[in-house]
Amino acid sequence: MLTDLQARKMTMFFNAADENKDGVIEHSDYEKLIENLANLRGWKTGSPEYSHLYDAYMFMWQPMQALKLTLPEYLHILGSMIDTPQARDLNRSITKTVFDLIDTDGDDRIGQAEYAEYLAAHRIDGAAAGNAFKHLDTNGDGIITRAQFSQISAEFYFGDDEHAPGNWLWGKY
Ligand SMILES: [Ca+2]
Ligand SMILES: [Ca+2]
Repeated sequence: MLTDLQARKMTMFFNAADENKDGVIEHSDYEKLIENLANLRGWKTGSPEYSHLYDAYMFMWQPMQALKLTLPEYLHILGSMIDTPQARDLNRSITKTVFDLIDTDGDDRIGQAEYAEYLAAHRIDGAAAGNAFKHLDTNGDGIITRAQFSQISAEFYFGDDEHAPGNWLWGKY
């Protein structure tokens, strides 16, 4: 069972993944997210970067595969699996994938511009991304390390603390 806060956060994630905002998460949403990010980065279809991006999103799509997943169904599924060892394992591997996806320049840190670009692909605007980054970057050094990102992700997807910085992962809170 999700708490109210967890349900709110999972709804934010759902809306970020539902690219065409029709209330249903489908394979086509993930394909559009790939296209958005590739366009922002100037990556051509068929390039190695594009293929890598495609594989990363399809890896994240796998656990969502129940076709035409609506928000109530999604929250119901999450409520039954949140904080199980399986969910934690899945979160760890997806978090690694997402970190690599956001860290475009490969310096093993996420900068504000990289974060904003990733959110832009999910149709979250730059102002929201900038504001969220300030919350996520708790020590204010302008970067998010891999360890910090793991903590942010765990706070967002599992936590129930309304003051946790990780609540800002998807741009607003
Ligand atoms: Ca959709
Ligand atoms: Ca980077």
